[in-house]
Amino acid sequence: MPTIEPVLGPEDIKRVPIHELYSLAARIRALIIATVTRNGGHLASNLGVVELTIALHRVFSTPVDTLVWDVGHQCYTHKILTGRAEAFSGIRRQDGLSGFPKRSESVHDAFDVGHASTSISSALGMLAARESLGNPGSVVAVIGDGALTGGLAWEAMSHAGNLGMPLIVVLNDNAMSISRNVGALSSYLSRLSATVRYQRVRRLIDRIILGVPWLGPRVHPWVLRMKRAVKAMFFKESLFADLGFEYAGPIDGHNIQVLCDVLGEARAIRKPVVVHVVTKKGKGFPAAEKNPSAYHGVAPAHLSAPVPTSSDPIDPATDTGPGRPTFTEAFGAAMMELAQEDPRLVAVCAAMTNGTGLAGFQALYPDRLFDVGIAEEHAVTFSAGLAAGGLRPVTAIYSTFMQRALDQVHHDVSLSSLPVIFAVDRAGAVPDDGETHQGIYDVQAFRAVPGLSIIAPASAFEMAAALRWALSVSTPTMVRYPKAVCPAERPAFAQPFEAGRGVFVRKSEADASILFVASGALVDEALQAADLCASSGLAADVYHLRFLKPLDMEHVIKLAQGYRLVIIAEEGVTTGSVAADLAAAIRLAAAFPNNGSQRTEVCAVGFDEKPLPHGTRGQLLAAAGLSSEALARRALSVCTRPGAMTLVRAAGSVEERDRASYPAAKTLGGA
Ligand SMILES: Cc1ncc(C[n+]2csc(CCOP(=O)(O)OP(=O)(O)O)c2C)c(N)n1
Repeated sequence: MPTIEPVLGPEDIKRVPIHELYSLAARIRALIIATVTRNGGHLASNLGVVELTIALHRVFSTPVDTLVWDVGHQCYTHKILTGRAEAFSGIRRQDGLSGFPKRSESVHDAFDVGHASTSISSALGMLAARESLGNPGSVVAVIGDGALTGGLAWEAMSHAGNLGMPLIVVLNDNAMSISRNVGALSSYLSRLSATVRYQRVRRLIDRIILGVPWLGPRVHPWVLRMKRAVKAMFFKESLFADLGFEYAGPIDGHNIQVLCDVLGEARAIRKPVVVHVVTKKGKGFPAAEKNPSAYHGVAPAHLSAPVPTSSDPIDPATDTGPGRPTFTEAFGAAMMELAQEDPRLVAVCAAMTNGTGLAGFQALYPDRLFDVGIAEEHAVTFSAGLAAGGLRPVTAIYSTFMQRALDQVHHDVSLSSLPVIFAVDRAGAVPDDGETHQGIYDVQAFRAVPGLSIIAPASAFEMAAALRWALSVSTPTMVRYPKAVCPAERPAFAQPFEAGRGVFVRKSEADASILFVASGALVDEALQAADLCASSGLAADVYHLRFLKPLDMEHVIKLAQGYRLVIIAEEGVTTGSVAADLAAAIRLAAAFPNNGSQRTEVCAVGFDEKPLPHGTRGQLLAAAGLSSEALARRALSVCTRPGAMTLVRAAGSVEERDRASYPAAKTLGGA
């Protein structure tokens, strides 16, 4: 493994001669590439900010000064330079370093993050607290041009300009979000960054003038003013200035000397300032420089393989899984089919065209896909507008990022009963990215939204059927599905959708004593659990809810009667879950059994509220008691205690199951 000695902590970097910082940058790059190759992670974004991070730690002194990273996926060099070089080998592994900044991990990590566009708000809050308490130090927010497309960033810019406190906003402009950045702001920034060459010439002129003894320093301020006037005629850089910020840049983000000079100046002026830094995403790794999108997030041990990402365009024909698409791919394929049938159908996404499986749709129907940038709230309200205008928008957003748009779903879509369809990807246990990216909170957040239907399809066929059902109604619908390969099709999935009703996917001829109730991909876990129970001589049935809302409770309560044990599994937190409500209702009904029928024991299984750490999907499901083995074990512990352990061994390890359920070629593409 490459080492970065003698730099062990942030203070060491101030002692290294400036010309040696370039060899340090090279060693850090080698370390990042070697580690991400093994562990997976965000590669291209991190390679782009090595020099910038070195310069930041050379000029500022954390934790007295505060560095706030936006999204936080680009914090690897920061971790390496702040005493975590050795621990870096365990990044994104169970019990290892987080792939994002984490306050509990280091005093140098100022703010927990993983979602975009928060840095300027949180940094401004920290600065206001610092000023109020009389604490020393500067506060720096580092935000990418992608994250700057988020409205939250602009709410904070407006507030910061108004407060006039000396907030330093470093804009890391690589012209890329995960894919190429979109929007008028992005075009504005590229017009500004076109002046990088001009800046180089300017610095050369400065050096020449300042080099003239006595006269140089006296003439220089006049030349500066003249240059500004000339520049203002050609380049409109008034956006930041009009908001009350000083603007420095654009500057070459790989020139450590220039970065240090400008950051030093920014610290000195004691006003809000934007330092516009132009970097190359993927810098130093040719394949990533050429195709930064493909190397935004990579899977373990796949850098030498063809460049697959979960963001790659869908091609079911080349599916390398067990012959079945992922839910994301099934969604993309269904969208292309439905678009042919219904000319009103359009797709909306928030900077995640590839990740949400819409690249194929975009290629076929470029005019029917709206990528709004990292702006989930806008994506939802914009979709409400599209629906109000007569189109049928399908808005694809990861579960974790939908959290931002709760009010928009409620106020802008639901209250007007607009037929927006939400495709909520990564709903449930999300492998690799850790707690900021888990999709386990959407059900309880959105089930309270009036008139919103929620469906959890269990297969690729059901995905298309769910979308078709949603298009057939005139009210909003949410279709939620995990980052997983679609389980095998079952005859029951072909039954037509009926609002509020599910289907028996497995029903024994003889009376079974156990009923598993599940939805989405967990139906398959329940089916395997039922197999395990059967091999132990206990018959178990499986009921797939399909609809988490509306839900015909009475119907399920009736079904549950007659079973000795009902286990309800849901891929979300148990607090406020459908499973918990259903269990309570069944329990209540079972407390007063009709006709002297046997009592039914019932339990709801789901995730705990506490944040879910890094882990594979299999590990996370198993830890929550949602894997087939855990479900079977639970059933058997109630019904036949002695059989439990043998069954678990028969089912194979969690790791084996993981490999089968989401092949490595599909695990790429962190968000
Ligand atoms: C609210 C939210 N939406 C979407 C994402 C997924 N995401 C992670 S990084 C990223 C692109 C960020 O681009 P930029 O800020 O320019 O950083 P870069 O990777 O280019 O350095 C996106 C869309 C997210 N983290 N948070």
